[in-house]
Amino acid sequence: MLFHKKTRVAALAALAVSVALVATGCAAGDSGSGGGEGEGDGGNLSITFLPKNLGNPYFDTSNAGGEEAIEEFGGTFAEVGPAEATPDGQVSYINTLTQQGVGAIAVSANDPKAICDALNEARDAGVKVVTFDSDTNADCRDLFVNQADSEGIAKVQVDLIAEQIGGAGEIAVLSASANATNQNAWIELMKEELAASHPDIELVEVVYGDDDDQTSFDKTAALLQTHPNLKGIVSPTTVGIAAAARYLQTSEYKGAVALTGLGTPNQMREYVEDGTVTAFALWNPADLGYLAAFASKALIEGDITGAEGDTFEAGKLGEYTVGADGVVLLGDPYVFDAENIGDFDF
Ligand code: RAM
Repeated sequence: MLFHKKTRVAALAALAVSVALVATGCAAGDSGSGGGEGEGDGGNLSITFLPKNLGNPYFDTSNAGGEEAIEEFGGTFAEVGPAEATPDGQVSYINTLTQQGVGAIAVSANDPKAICDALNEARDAGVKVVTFDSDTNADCRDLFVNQADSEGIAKVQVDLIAEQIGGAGEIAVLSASANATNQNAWIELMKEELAASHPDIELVEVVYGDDDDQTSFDKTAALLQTHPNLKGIVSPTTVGIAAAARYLQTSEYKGAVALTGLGTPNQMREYVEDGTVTAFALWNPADLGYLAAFASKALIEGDITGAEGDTFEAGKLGEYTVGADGVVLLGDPYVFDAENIGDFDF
């Protein structure tokens, strides 16, 4: 295990919340109406979640966390989003939400720049903008709710693959979409960590599955054909790692080519149990959505502006402080393996 015990215990406690959450059967996907509804004393608590794409269990879980929070404080939850995780696929949704006059948009960006003009028009019209999971440039949003420190997310994946391939050999990365802010930041940091700590590991290629299951599956097959000496794949996306695992499971590479990255326990369980995958990492997506919802509320009600040092209450998660560049940090990543995966349900 790669984390200090204290960190793991804290992460476990946080994740236990999501087990309870899923057990209650919370589901995202409502397409509620926009402004007007949900106005409390402090403002228009109509908050819409806009994930990278719909149909991704990771975002289903984060949206469920957002919905739980919004129910707790008496606002109106809605979720809208594109079918495909393309750079400008979110623009038309942002424009519609601006017209509807929602209180806040909580968005995971497919591209750091492509949605900026639309978001700034929303902000000019009085809509608060919180990015979560995948940021835009800092001048297009009020706050970014970051799941975990990017260096930590990069390092945990490098540590896992290094351990799984014995510290030497060729690896490849199967990413999400080519412009994704979060994956691109993590990949750059993974390259730095490889260079600094693992000179015998060579990153031979980065490919993009676009957070689409079939594309990710096909890209996995192509990687293995192109690089006959490949010893491992790192997929820093829940869609990619699940598709790659499905490919490996029935291929000649099962057990011979390591696979790690970021996955949800429910999607990865069968691959961990049958030995296709040894260990992977993630944070708690439900808590991420929950925190993004409370951050939205604090902005709408004027408790915070997104300035460094601002503090706000986030329900069951407690108090959070805004850091430099308007970033709020959820916590630490967590490693899942055959020993613990049975404890999680999301
Ligand atoms: C996918 C998305 C998301 C990312 C996770 C790890 O679901 O790309 O943005 O944070 O993977």
